[in-house]
Amino acid sequence: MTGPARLSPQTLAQLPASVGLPGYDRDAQAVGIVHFGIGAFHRAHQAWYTDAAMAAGDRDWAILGVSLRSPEVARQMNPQAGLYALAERDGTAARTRVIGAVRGVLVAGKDPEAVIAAVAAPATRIVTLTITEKGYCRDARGDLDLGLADEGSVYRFLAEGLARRRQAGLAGLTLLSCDNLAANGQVLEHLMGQYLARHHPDLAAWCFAQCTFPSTMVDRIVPATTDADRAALRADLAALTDEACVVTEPFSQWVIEDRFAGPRPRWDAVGAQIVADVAPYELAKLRMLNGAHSLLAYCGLARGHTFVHEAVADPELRALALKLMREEAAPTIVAAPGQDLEAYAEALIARFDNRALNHRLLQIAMDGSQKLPQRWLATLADNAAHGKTCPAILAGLGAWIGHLRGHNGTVADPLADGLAMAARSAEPVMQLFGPQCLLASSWQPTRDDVAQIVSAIPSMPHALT
Ligand code: CS2
Repeated sequence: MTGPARLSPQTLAQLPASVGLPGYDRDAQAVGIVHFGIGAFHRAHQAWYTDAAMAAGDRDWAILGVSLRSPEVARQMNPQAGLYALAERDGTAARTRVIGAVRGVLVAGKDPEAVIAAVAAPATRIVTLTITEKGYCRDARGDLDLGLADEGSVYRFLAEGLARRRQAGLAGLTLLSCDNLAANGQVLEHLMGQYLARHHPDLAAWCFAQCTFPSTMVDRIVPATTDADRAALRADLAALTDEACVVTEPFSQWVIEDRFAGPRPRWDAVGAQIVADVAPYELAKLRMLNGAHSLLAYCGLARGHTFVHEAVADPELRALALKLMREEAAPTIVAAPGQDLEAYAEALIARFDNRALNHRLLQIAMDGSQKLPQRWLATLADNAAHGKTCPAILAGLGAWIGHLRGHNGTVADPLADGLAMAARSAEPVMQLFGPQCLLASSWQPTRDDVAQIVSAIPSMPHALT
């Protein structure tokens, strides 16, 4: 039995005129970018910019996606030859466009040789990464955890691909981290250096002379696609099924440090900013947007909300999120010329208010141990250095401890077991943030901080069992 027709090159002609199509000959494009971690975020962000650059005339920047673990995205995208619809939604805008930049998806665990060959291919010039914070395999000090950085990690594929490039006399690559880490380029460079020192010491000098690791700030709110999204989009797509579709907001921002090892798409001609110093953008985004997101997630779940737009419509949480952004995070950021942090906070609240996106608080609550150091703890440390405390973030930490105690169901976090034990101890704050803490941070709580966090731990049935 054949199922409903899928979106594919053969069915594109059936789409109504309201759906935008790739404006270039897809088959004529060589793969110029290998992307690790081809989830919904990449499809709504870097692939969207690259598609726009090719529609504007750039050539040979097709993207080969790599899934490091799950075969799911390959199952969704390969039968569609990499095509998918990107739907932008808010109260007023509803635009849908088919993105053609992705050539296909490899599953690293199934086909490691093809992944290494793609990194080593002469036409490949850039490797981009959205492997999430935990994909970097860092320990609590921010160094590479050599146990975690195994055969299945991104480092192995980069190192073996680069070794072949050197052997073949090819140029190095631009290795572009697009994850929500502060100084993500430097972090990748540092960790790559530690991996090479252990596994390929002879390659390190060539790699650092030939490759660059620019830092980037990436921003677009992209909820995980649900079956309901897929069903709703079929109506726009002439009843074609699109397993790989993504729903996002109209807003998008990409700020990239101008440090490429070789050619790049003209992403700046289609809205990206190429700048000398990414740090002010990156810090504002991590500490304000992502910081407020995590606050809304843990405090919102504690108050019975499900989605971001519900949490931010709760007047107490809205005030708390604004307090975090304006009074706690913004004073720690030296704004770039033209960057207005007050206007940024207002614009972020308006984006969180988007009721056309069902952005689950539980999605944001995942992996807190990997996210909170750059979202909250760095802000706390900077304020503490000036003798200032951060009541909004401390309330968030209290709600996070409640989350770790199981108040919102199973905790999705690579350190879940250790965190749950610490959170259930008599002194959870010291266990989590004290000298033997589980998280990398220069923040040390004072007695007042501890008291505030403890008072914010929601007193619910599962507390302290
Ligand atoms: C969110 C981010 O899931 C999360 O933790 O805070 O994915 C956020 O939506 C993006 O960084 C927005 O650019």
